[in-house]
Parts: sequence; C-alpha cells; structure tokens
Amino acid sequence: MYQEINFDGLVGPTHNYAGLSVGNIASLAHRNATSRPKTAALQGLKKMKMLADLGIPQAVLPPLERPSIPCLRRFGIDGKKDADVLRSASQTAPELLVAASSASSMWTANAATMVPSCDTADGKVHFTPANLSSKLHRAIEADETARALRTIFSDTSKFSVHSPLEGGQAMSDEGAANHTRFAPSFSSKGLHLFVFGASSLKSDLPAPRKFPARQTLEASQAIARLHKLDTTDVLFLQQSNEAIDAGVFHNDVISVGHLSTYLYHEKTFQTGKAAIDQIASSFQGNLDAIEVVDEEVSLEDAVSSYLFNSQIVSLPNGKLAIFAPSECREVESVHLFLQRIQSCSSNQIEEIHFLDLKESMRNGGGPACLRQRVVMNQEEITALSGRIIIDDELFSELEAWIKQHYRDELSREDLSDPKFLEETRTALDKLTRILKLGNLYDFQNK
Ligand code: SUG
Repeated sequence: MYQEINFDGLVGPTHNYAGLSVGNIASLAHRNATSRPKTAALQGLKKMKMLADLGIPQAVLPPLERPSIPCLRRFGIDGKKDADVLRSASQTAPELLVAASSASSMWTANAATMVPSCDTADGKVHFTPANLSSKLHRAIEADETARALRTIFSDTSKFSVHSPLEGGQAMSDEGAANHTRFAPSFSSKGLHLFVFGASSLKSDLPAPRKFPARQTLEASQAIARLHKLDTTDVLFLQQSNEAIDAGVFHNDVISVGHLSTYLYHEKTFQTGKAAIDQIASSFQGNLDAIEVVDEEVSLEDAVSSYLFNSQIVSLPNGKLAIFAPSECREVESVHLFLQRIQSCSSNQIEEIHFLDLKESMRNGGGPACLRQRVVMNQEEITALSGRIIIDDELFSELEAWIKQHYRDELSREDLSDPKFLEETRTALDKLTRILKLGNLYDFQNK
C-alpha cells in the first residue's frame, strides 16, 4: 500500500524579500519590503499541523544554511573568519550576499522531482534535486538539497537520489513544480506529466517573450530517463507562453493534479485543449478534468490569488480536500469558482480550507510551492532517517524553536550583521538535533 506524504519546507530564519525572481510578479512587487520570519515559519508550520490533524501524512524538510558563507567563498569572497567574509560581501558584493541569504529552499516543490517505486523499472524511489539554474539564489540550493535528501532518504537499496542535472541553462530544471503524477490510486502505476516552458535544442518551439521559461524539455526528458520510467507512462507538454508572460513561472501556478483529478486553467498549455485530450487518452483511468475558463477566472486573477497553487489532498475517507491560499477568498471570481466546485457533485472535492501563508505568498510561494509530494510504501516510510514526520510532539518542539530563535522582522541591512549569522547558526544547529539529522550543515563540519 502506497501513500502520499507531503514534505513541507520549514521556512528558514533568513526569510526576506529581495525581489530576486524576474517573472514572479509577487517577488518583484515586494522587493525590499520588511519580512517577518517568525510569522512566516509559524504560518508554514501551522499548515503542516492542519493537514496532519486531518489524518493526512505530513513531514518536514529542514531549511538550508543561509547566509551561505561557503557559497560566498566559492565566488571568491575571502576572509579569515566567516564574519570577515560576511563583511567583505556586504561591502564588495551586496547583491551576491542577498542571493546567498535567500530562504528560498522553503519552496520544496522546487527541491526535486520524485517518482515512486511502483513506477520505476528498478523498483526504487527516484529523486533528482532540481538544478534551479535559471536564478542564482535558487541554483545554489541544488547541492545542499541533494545532501539533505541523501541524509533523509539514506537507504540506497530503496532510494536513488541522483545529482542535480548538469548543463546549466540548457538543462534548466525546477523540480516537481513542473511535474504531475496521475494515477487511479497511490499504489497503481502512474502517468507522469512533465511540463516545460521552452526547448534548448529544438529551435522550432515558440518561447515566451517577456519572462524567461524556467524548465526545458531536455531537462524533463533527462529526468524521465534517469528515473527509469516507461516511455508509455510519460508525457511532455509545453506550457503556454502567454501564461508564462502573465506571471506563471511554474506550471503549479496554473494547474494542479492529484490522482485522477486535474484542475487546470484553459490557458495552461501551448496546444490548449489538445494537450488535455493527450493526458486523458494516455491515462489508465478516468481523468476528472476540471477546466477553468478565462471568462470565469482570468489569468490575472489566477496569478494574483494563486488558485492553482492550492494543494489537492486525499482525506482518510478517500474524498478530496483543497487547501487554498486565503487570497482566493479575496478575489471574487476565484471565490465564486471554489464555491461552485464544492457544491458540484460530479467531482470528488468535499472540503475546501483556506490557509494564511501571506509571508510566503509575497514571494510568490503558495501552499503547493511549500510541499514536495513523496509517494512511498510502508517499508520505504520505515526506512526514512531522522525525525521528520509531523506529530503533536514534533509540532510543539518546532513551534517553541521558531519562537525562541526567529526574528520578528528582517530587513536587507540585517543580512550583513555578523550577530545575525551567529543567530541563524545557533538555530539551525539546534534544529538538526530536534530532527535527528546529524551534522547536516557545512558550519557544523568545520
Ligand atoms: O523561485 N520565489 C520563488 C517562489 C517559488 C514558488 N514555487 C513554486 N511555484 N513551486 C521563485 O521564484 C523570491 C525570492 C525573493 O525575491 O526574495 C523567490 O525565489
């Protein structure tokens, strides 16, 4: 019996608004605003608790070490002590320091692409950490994410954690945000939909004009091969350029799939309805396709509310629930749409919950961005390392830890404060003890 566990990223102590993501409208709109790291982390943790309380399996992934002094050193910023490196970076390369301080690893939908063992030729669970090569602050996550995944999914007889794809921009990969597994049940073989924005090798495919496409076809194809998926269980479809130019920088900002259900905007794919027909005909089950037409919810409303970044999850009774950002209640067209699908008996959606994730949302990260879905059987779950499954006790410890170690507010200047560097390290060091992850971070291994 397989089940899906949501691995949410714990928001790190450096959560801030640096405006680093061109193409992500919320990120640019909040550039240099004062952030509230404590609130952000508590909002994320509350989401985990809410799902766990409803009987939906929930786990947590630790944040990465930020500011990343090793990263600054790799880019040539020297100093005897780490505080010297920080000072030198703030004086000579302030933009680099900001990139090296981003708490962006919270959006674990971008941590990796994962496929379960029931779908792979070698019977292993496969992960490829995303190289995130389209943005510097995200690209520097990849190797550390690989380390964290190898620490937790450490049993190599069951889990295969690949290295992030090499090849830079041509192999640009953003992980599960552009990947959906459809299956009649968690235990049955799935259909893997890989959505890409552009191709690095085929010149005849259209590309967006205003904003960059973050996923290439070639990266998606490489992952499908590495994960030993059957070619008949794989589909590669191009995201609509119009959507990317409207701020849909990942496919999970315009569609969300879960088991047999697919909630999508009519402008999701470059080939429109033909793409949906392809999914339906390749799927070994009945696809419950819920289309949202532009007339009902415009692309603009979809992007500002993050409707499609809702999580769809299975409740213990087998019915589905939607966890939507609270912004969906504020955008009238979206709220009306949600009320309509909840009252409609032709779909499996029984409950709709709203989540206050405003701190993450201001950086363009909604509920679904904050989680990596991992489908595993019982043996694989038992083989996990660390203490990462959310229960009442772990929740309380993490809550107390956040309250003790996080700042209420953070601004750009705080990132160059050596005291802040120490604070984050004290916090992360303690976190590895709570989560029983050993010395995960570079600063612990010096
Ligand atoms: O990569 N924002 C993230 C948001 C990621 C959302 N993830 C998914 N859709 N799955 C990004 O654009 C903003 C950071 C800043 O500006 O400070 C940022 O990185």
